[in-house]
Amino acid sequence: MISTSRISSSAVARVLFCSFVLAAFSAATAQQSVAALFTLTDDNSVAQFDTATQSNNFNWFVDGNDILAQQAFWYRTGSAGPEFSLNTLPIAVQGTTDANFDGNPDTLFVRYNGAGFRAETRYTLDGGAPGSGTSDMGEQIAITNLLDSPLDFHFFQYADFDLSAADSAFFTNANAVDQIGSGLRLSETVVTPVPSHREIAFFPVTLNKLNDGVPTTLSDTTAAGAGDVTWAYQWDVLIPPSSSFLLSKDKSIRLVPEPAAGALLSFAGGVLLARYRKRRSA
Ligand SMILES: [Ca+2]
Ligand SMILES: [Ca+2]
Ligand SMILES: [Ca+2]
Repeated sequence: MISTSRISSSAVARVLFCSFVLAAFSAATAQQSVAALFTLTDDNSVAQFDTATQSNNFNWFVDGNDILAQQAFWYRTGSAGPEFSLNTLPIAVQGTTDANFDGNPDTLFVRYNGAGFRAETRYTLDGGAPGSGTSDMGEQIAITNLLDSPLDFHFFQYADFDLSAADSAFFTNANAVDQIGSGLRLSETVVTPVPSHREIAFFPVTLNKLNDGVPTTLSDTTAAGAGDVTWAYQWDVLIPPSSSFLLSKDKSIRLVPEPAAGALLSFAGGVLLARYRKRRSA
C-alpha cells in the first residue's frame, strides 16, 4: 500500500490536471445539454430545433409563414421492441455553423451515441429569395455500426406540416409528397435511398405508432385528407460491421398557389380538345 507521503509531486500534479480536465469536460457537457434550442436563418427562411425533446425541428418559417409542427426521427434495433426518438440518446456534440458565411447560422450538426452505433444528423437550411415561397432543407444522416456483427436497424422520419386545419397530402412517387391547404401547395422531395415503407395519416396516428412501445411497420397508405395530415418514411437496413448507412434527403418546399378548380377544368378541356383535333387531323 502506498502511503500519502510517498505520492510524488508529479503524481499530485497529474491528479490535479485530471480533475481540471474532468471539471472542464463536465462543464462543457452541461453547456451542451442545456443548449438544446437552435435557430437556422437563411434568406426568406427560419428553422427552429429543440434537440432535447422529440419535437426536434418544430418550426419552419417561409416568408413569415410557419408551415411545420414537427419533423423528427425514430429508430429501432432488431425486429422486437419499441421505437425510440433520437432525442432519447445521449448527445455527444451539437451546434450550428454559418456554412455560407453570411453572418447567420444555417447548418445544425448533432451526434448521438447509441448502444453499438453512432447517429449523426446534419441539417442545412437554404432559403429562397424574399417573397418566393421557396425554401430548401438538406439533411444528411449517417448511422455507423460500431459492433463486430451486422446491425439490424430501422430508421423512421416523421413529418407534420400544417398549411391549414384541413390539408390533403399524397405521395407523388416513392419519395416525394404533395400537401395542399389554404390555397397553397407544398411539394417535398426526399431521399436516397428509397424508403422501405411510407405512410400518410391523420395526426396523431403515426406518432402514436412510433411511441407505442411495440415494433412498427408503416402502412404504405399513400394519401389522406382533408385534415391534420402527417407523413412518414421507414428504412429497414442491415448495416455491416464498421460501416455506415447514409441517408441524404432534400426537402424542397415550394409554396405555390394551388390551381383553382376552374383552371384545372379549363386545362383538362384544353387537353381533350387537343386530342380531338389530333384524331381528326390523323
Ligand atoms: Ca449562413
Ligand atoms: Ca411502435
Ligand atoms: Ca399536419
